[in-house]
Amino acid sequence: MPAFPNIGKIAFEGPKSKNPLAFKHYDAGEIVEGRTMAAHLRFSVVYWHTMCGNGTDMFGWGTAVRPWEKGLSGLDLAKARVPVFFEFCEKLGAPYYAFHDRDVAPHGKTLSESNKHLDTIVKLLKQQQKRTGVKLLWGTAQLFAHPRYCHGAATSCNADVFAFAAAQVKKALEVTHELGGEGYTFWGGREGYSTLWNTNMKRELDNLGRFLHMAVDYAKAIGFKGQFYIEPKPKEPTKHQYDSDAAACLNFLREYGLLKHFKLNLETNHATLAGHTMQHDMQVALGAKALGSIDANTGDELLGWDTDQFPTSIYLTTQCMLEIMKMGGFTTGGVNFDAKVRRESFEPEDLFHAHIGGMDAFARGLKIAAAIRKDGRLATFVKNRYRSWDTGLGREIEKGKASFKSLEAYMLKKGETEANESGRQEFLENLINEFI
Ligand code: XUL
Ligand code: CO
Repeated sequence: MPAFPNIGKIAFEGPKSKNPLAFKHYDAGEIVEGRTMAAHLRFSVVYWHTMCGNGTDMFGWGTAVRPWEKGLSGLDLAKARVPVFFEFCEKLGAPYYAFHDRDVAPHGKTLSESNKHLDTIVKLLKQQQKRTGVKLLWGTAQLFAHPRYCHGAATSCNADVFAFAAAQVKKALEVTHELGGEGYTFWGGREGYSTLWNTNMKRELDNLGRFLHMAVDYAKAIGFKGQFYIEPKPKEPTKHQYDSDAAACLNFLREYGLLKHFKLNLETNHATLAGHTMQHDMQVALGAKALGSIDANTGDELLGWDTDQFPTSIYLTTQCMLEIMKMGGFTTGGVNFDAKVRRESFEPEDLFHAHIGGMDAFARGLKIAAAIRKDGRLATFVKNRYRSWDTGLGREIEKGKASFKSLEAYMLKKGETEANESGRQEFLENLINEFI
């Protein structure tokens, strides 16, 4: 019996369609800059919010109506969710998904019982992947919900907790590999602190470095060639998360000799919580050739926490797609909807509205970004703004042929700089609005 009996395969009907259960802009096969929209966007649905999110918040119980759960719990519930999830991805036409070990399968009483539960579910995931062709974008281990992780996992003050986390990541890597996962993500969870009065920051960071090296070594040992990602986030649940933003992550990876093994999985709402824009963090990652994948959601301007809302702003999706196209498109990464429906949107159908809206918003962003690139005025403006570096003095400096002494001699002779030109911010904002 289908879980969504009244909803069929979501079709592309074009911008004039008034059908809420159709794509207006996402046409998987449409070619943009030489590749299909599907290949540009590589959409992915997350298991945790889509299957396990029930609308609970600090002030109230879950609200979500999920008929397929009908009084089930534990492993039975986990089993029942698998076909529902794949029916959803299939109807949506999402080519990828992502999961944590503990959202597909329940915690057991011991590590080995948890591993057994996971094995049971992985078998079902594998069958469904085969049946539907939906692939695994990345897997991860949930190292933050269980009380044992209250002081962190790899950065815990308790060495046993480090060991448990290592065993959990080992298993998660094995199942990600078995399911053909194209990547594996580390999001810090509780790797951070609530107070520095009880924290040895240096020791915790050294241990995190050790932990990630063990993961890299183990991946090699089992032949897992997927891309490792770190997902920056500045706060929540801790006051300070060590992977606070793209720059902090890159510095950490460099310091611990991990940069060649990792890229970043950037999430919009995390970048904004860090006081940046998503575009800022994407450019930081791009500069280090470490932009890997994105978790595509958004926050709420008036709320200071991680609301994980579905992306609807065309400005945001345009900026994301401009940066992704600048790097020549995704290789292993994708647009992963780490987003949840609002507590008030409690019907199964709302899952479709949310994802259709996010996919259409990104499809528009893609088309707009391609149009901006084809037009060329933006790129020409930026190139021209730096033209003093292309010849003469600028070129000498960039070639490493200048020193403070030679620059002083140059300026003493010249007396004053060439006049500056306007940055034309408003002109450029208007230019972008021509396309949006
Ligand atoms: C938490 C978050 C995670 C990661 C995976 O804010 O974004 O769900 O994406 O652990
Ligand atoms: Co995320």
